[in-house]
Amino acid sequence: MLETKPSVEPLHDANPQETSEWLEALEQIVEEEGPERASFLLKRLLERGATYGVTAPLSVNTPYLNTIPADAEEPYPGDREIERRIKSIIRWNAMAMVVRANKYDSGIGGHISTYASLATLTEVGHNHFFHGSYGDQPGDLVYFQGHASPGPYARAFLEGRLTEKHLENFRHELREEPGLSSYPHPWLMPGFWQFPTVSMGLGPINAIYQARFMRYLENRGMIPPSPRHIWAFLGDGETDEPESLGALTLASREQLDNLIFVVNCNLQRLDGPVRGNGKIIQELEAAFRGAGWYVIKVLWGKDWDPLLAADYSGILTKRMQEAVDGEYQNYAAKGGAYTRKEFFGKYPELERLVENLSDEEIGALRRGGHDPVKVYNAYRRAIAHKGSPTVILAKTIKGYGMGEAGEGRNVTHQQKKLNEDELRYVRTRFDIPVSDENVLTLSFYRPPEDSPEIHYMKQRREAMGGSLPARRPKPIELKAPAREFFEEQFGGSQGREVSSTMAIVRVITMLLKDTGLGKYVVPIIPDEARTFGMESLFRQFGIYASKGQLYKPVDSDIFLYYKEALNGQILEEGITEAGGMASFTSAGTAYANYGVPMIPFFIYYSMFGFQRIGDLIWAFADSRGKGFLVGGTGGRTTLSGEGLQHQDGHSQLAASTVPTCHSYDPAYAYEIAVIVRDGIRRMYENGEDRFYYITVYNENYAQPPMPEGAEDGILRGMYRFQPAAGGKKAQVHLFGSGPILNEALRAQTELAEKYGVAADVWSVTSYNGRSRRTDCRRQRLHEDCGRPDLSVAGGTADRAWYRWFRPQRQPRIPAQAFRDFRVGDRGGGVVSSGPGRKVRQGARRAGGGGAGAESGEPGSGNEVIKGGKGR
Ligand SMILES: Cc1ncc(C[n+]2csc(CCOP(=O)(O)OP(=O)(O)O)c2C)c(N)n1
Ligand SMILES: [Mg+2]
Repeated sequence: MLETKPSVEPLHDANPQETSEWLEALEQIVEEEGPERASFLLKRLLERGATYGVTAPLSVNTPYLNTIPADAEEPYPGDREIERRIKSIIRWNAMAMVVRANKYDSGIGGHISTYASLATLTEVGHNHFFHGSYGDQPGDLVYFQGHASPGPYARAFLEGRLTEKHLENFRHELREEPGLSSYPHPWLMPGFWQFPTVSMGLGPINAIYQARFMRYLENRGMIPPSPRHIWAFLGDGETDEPESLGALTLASREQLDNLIFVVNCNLQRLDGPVRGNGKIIQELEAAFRGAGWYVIKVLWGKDWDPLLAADYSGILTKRMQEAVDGEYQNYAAKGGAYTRKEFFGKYPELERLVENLSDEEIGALRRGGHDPVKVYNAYRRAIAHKGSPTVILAKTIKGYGMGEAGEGRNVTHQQKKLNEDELRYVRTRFDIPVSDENVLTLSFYRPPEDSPEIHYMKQRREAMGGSLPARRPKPIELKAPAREFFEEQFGGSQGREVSSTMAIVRVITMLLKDTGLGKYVVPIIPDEARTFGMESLFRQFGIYASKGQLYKPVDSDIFLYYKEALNGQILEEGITEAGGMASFTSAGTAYANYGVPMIPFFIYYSMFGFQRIGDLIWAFADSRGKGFLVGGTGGRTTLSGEGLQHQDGHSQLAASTVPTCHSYDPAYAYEIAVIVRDGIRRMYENGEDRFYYITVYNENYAQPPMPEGAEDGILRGMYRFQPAAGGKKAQVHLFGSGPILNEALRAQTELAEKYGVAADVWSVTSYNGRSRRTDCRRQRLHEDCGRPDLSVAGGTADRAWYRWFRPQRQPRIPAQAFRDFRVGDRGGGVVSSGPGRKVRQGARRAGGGGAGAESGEPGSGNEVIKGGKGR
């Protein structure tokens, strides 16, 4: 007979005799045919009940117990003892790294308690699940909790990938000696980190789209079917970020069984409990189950198994269920005697259950996330599970093993200074062979090369195909199209009126059709293809759909119907710019993660780019991503009826803050062609890790042919598009970017005809480019000088602030930026129509004074040039 436990809350039962007959029948089925059969019958009963109007009292939650019962566990395949020793040494080194850094450099920061809670979860992964490679294929992709970085560093130290010097220089990576970045950062540690995860929420959403992109590449035949898994480790506090949970249904809809989330449920975030008055694990279970994920709860370690087995009345389950997270935090922080009194002591029957346990034993009752066997079994099931993504909700203790110094305390997140007693406690708690003396000097410990620990570790890594994390991009072999490829754009539109949005769509279409490059191009659109005039691509290239097309499209009778296909090339994301950006990130880093140089074009309403998903864009830059972001249908000069949805006068400014982003504001189709061609050349032929932002507009106008010799200037940011008529020396220079350039041309005519003023017209394709060149010369820092501004990429350093705020005191773009082009050589002042007054100030000075209009001054340039951006 199965042991039966009463329900936690006894219900009013009108016919107990009948109830027990049903329950006995169920028990018999489980015993004789197994739980799957029982589950099937319950499902059938519910279906049949529904036809009679029976509503099922369904809850999205299961009891507060492990999903995998003890008797269904598989034995652990590794050497538990030696793995424990390795893990303990990693714990020690991770902690010592942070405490040491803060001892010698107070305030340098770092986190101890997060990795302390995470260690078992990642160590079981390293020893038995994370593949560095699968034969010829690359390995699993693991998104580590960013602020747990000391853990991966400490492991890499034992594996011999990092030296003691690295560890000593934690958070001092810009010193002359080798060091380690605070958080995962592929610029600062290019051979190590793959995913910059520290901005909460971005890791999870990027992991979901990564898993989908892997399927996309497989289904398009770009990579062979892959056994690779995507693992994302995230904090329970992190799940409050909308990005963390916002794309869950995509993962289940796409049946991404290559995706595993592990939520480190230590019940705490930075300030205190995640859900003091509730239960974060139950809340997450409901959200993930509701979204169609397979949920595995790992709440209780094996020490609880005998207690649960002896709990005939169900009182322990009831107590587990009713205690809130704030109380669980107390049990972790205050030890066995407290737990006996406050948890078990609530019911006499429950207290009796633990009467044979000492306080110490009660205090040592482990949580599931600290029990390798429970974690192993959860991972095993996750890997084997088919048809949906899996989430493992692992209950842990923040600051596990830190004792008084922070175990389960509210301050633990920021604990980085341990006193001598506390250090000795940790040393003894984890049996680290470090003498009292070396404890005080915070010595790192690495067992000798021929020790069983190092031997075991290396042997495991070898069996798993290499170490993780590791970033191993292969050289890209891809050629940019020849100049002639863009002859159509260089020749102009022969009077036909075309917007720059249409012009870039044409360029993308041509690239898609190219026999060499075409297959690498990934058009990404968040439900705006028709707005941008891209609907013809649907039929030609197909919209990627993992299920193909299960219906006859409503417009199937027309030539350009809505075609979904398994090998479709277009990622039509639906209305999610964040999702589109996550796809762009997977595609733009595919060269590093899959060895295929995908060229993504993510085209979206320009207003919903930088200002909405700026942090994802920043993370893309940190990931060393390549590709083209296209801010579409900017409409400062048209469509005022649409109001603010098009009034984008600031995306270029926002783009200027991202160090590896090269932004352009082109006016004409040939400029776009030159920029895109050169972009492909620099990113994929030269191997530069940079990306492009291009603003395109919705105003239609004739596209002129390319003036002789303009190419160089287009790329560098400006060129003289049309000198004053009749070879006259210019009295004024008119700068324009985007469609406003046409107004500058009109002004040129008007100035000449009405006022007899000679003007040169310049197309400024990139105010940012001009500004950056100058900055770079001044500071010798920027990527254009061959060295990216790491202080900015890392997001710290006062200098970064200084750089962006300095324009408040000086012209945004100094005169030097324009002097380069010898603007003033022909004489005259400058009127510019670009993003902001500061720009114009700089331009004005570049003009070297002289006669003519000066913008920014009342009654001058602003009256001549209408509709300039950023007034
Ligand atoms: C977007 C964002 N906001 C704030 C932070 C600062 N921050 C770093 S860790 C942390 C708390 C994380 O709590 P949790 O996700 O539960 O992780 P734990 O350390 O408990 O494992 C916060 C708020 C951040 N890194 N990113
Ligand atoms: Mg937490």
